[in-house]
Amino acid sequence: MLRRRIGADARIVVLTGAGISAESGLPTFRGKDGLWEGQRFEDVATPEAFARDPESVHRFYNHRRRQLRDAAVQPNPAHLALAELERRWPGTVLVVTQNVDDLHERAGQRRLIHMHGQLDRVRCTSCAWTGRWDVDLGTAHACPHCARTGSLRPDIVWFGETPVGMEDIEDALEACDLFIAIGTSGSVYPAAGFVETVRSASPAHTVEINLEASAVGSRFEERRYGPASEEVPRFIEELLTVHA
Ligand code: BV8
Repeated sequence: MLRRRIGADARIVVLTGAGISAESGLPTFRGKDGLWEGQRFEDVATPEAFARDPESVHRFYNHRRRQLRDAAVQPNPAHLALAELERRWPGTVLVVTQNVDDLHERAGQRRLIHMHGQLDRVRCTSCAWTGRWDVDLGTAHACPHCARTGSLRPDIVWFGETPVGMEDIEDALEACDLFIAIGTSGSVYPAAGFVETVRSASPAHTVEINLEASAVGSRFEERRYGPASEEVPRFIEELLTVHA
């Protein structure tokens, strides 16, 4: 399939979700032991939840931010293969991640958009300052820029908020020759609709790599199911061999 469809100057867009980080030890949202298990996302991942009970939302993100600092949490072969693709591919590669972890960066990925924000960054709701934040956050912290207390929030896109970089993402989707979705359940929009954006704009080849079929799996021309740490390196090796 690949040999037929992909030219050496192909523009590649990759969408990743929690499944690509699962084998690095970070929980997904909707799987067994998932983050949403036992709680509704409306209670922890919406602006209303933060206004209603900021300390409870801080606890949810502090726990996940601490996990990022765990020495056992490292980029896995899927992250590393995507960074190698960017280094070796003659065309362009853009990774759009729904993940708020920093594993793509730590694997060496450079062209990367965190459409749902980043766990190791915070934002001031008073002066709009944003910056790195690697420790627990609470309502007693003061903004380093405007000194207001209680105004710092995770720099994360919650439900009902506008994802980051949508214009650049849509431009890239409409111009791409190959769209690959990795480790995402296809249950949250607008990310779940990206495959439709690609299909309606161009004859690009579309590939889903996941543990199992996602909610939009049938919309992909090619589907490969299995652990990302095995399927992604295999797929990228094929791509690079076709154009070695
Ligand atoms: C917006 C940050 C307007 C927080 C997240 C009704 C219908 C349609 C849409 C809506 C609707 N009502 C409301 C909406 C919009 C809403 C939405 O989609 N709601 C859903 C619930 C229906 N969306 C929004 O509000 C978005 N904003 O629409 O603004 C707009 C739109 C366009 C342009 C301008 C403005 C904002 C949504 C962002 C929410 N924030 N994350 C945080 O992280 O705490 S969402 C969160 O869940 C993730 O970030 C991710 O995006 C999303 C889905 O998670 P996945 O990454 O897919 O993970 P999941 O666990 O679900 O699946 C893991 C997959 O991996 C599984 O398939 C599994 O099989 C696989 N897997 C597991 N292990 C492995 C594996 N695969 C390979 N290898 C393995 N080892």
